[in-house]
Parts: sequence; C-alpha cells; structure tokens
Amino acid sequence: MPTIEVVKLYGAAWSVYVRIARLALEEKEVKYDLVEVDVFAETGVPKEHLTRHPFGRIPAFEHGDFRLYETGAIVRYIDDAFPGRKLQPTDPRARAKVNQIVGMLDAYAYRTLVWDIYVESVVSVREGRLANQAKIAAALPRAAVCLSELTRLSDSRGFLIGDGVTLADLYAAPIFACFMQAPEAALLMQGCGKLTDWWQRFATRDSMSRTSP
Ligand SMILES: N[C@@H](CCC(=O)N[C@@H](CS)C(=O)NCC(=O)O)C(=O)O
Repeated sequence: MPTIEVVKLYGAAWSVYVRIARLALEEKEVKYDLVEVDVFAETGVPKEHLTRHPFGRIPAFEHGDFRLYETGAIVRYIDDAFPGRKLQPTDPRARAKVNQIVGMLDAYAYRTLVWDIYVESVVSVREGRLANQAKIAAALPRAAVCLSELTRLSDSRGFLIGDGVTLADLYAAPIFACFMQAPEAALLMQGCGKLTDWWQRFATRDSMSRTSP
C-alpha cells in the first residue's frame, strides 16, 4: 500500500493568499487540513510558524515532509504534483499571460484593491474606525489601471485566460471577493463588463463557496 502523504495548509480563512492556495486544492480535488495560525496575535507570530515561514506570513504548506511557503510556489506545486484538471495552460503564450496576470495581481492589485480600498472602506467601518479617505483617494487611479489592464489582458471565453480555470482566476477571485464589497467598486467597474461577467460566473463556483471566509 502506498503511503498517503497528508496535505496541510497553515493560515487563516480570511486571508486572500490562503484562499488562493485553498482554491487550487479545491479545484484539483486534493484533500487537505487547514491549520489555523494567527499571524496578528498580540504575542506576535507563533514561534512554530516561523519554522515554516521565516517571514511570518501565511500560507505555509506541507505535503508529507515537503514544505513550501510563497503562494506562487505552492499553487504551481499543487498543479504539478496532483492529478486532475490542469491550472496552467501548456501553450507558451497562454501560460505567459496567466503568469503575467498573476504577477500583476500580486505586485499591484492586491495592495491597491484589498488594503487601500477594501480594508479602508469596508473593514475599517466594520471595526468602528474612520476610513482613511486620503489613502482611498490615492488608490483610485492605481485601481483603475489594475482593472483596465486585467480587462485588456483577459479573454472572454468564460475564464480570464482560455476556456478553463487557471491560476489567473484563482489569484483574481479572492481579491475580487474583497474589492467588490467596497462602495468604490461600482464606479471603478464601469466599462469593465468583461470582468463583471467573469466575476458573476466565477463567484458561484463550488470552490468559491467551499473557501468562503
Ligand atoms: N508573498 C506572500 C504574501 C503572503 C501574505 O502577504 N499573506 C498575508 C495574509 S493575506 C500575511 O501573512 N500577512 C501578515 C503580515 O502582513 O504580517 C505569498 O505569496 O504567499
């Protein structure tokens, strides 16, 4: 009997990056345990977590005795190591476009759409803090560039790239799940009909409901 190597993801359900990794596991139908780690604990990042992730971030990943951190490495490993639908196209240009979108979301859209808009506009109000309007205002032009680039780079065949789910969708969806709750999203999404259609379809996937925070 082959030994079954247990898959563990360390993190928290609220985290955008943890959700990206969970979506990859769900889409590949890989069984996993989500092990709760509070990186914002008053006592600091738990010591044992720093052995998994020296920078104290989430997620961290284990498959048997194989350990990884960095979401980009985790989702590509999940795609390569497990059977099931492929989350990366084999065509070089389609694959490059998926990687370009992933890089763009990681480097620019995550901070702008999640931290500068969603956290300031939605989370601050929920937690009884005043929204930092200057931060939101400064983020709006950057958000517009992120959205117009995502529109320009994506296809219109049901998914961001091609006609199947890819890492581009898995990175974009958790960011959109936050951003679309912000009142600023309505105006910013005007003229992004392709993205609105994509989001309405993608938000209803089983993997999205199973990873809902
Ligand atoms: N480059 C990391 C980023 C992960 C990341 O920033 N995770 C957030 C949660 S969504 C985190 O751990 N934040 C804790 C902190 O900023 O101290 C990756 O791709 O995994």
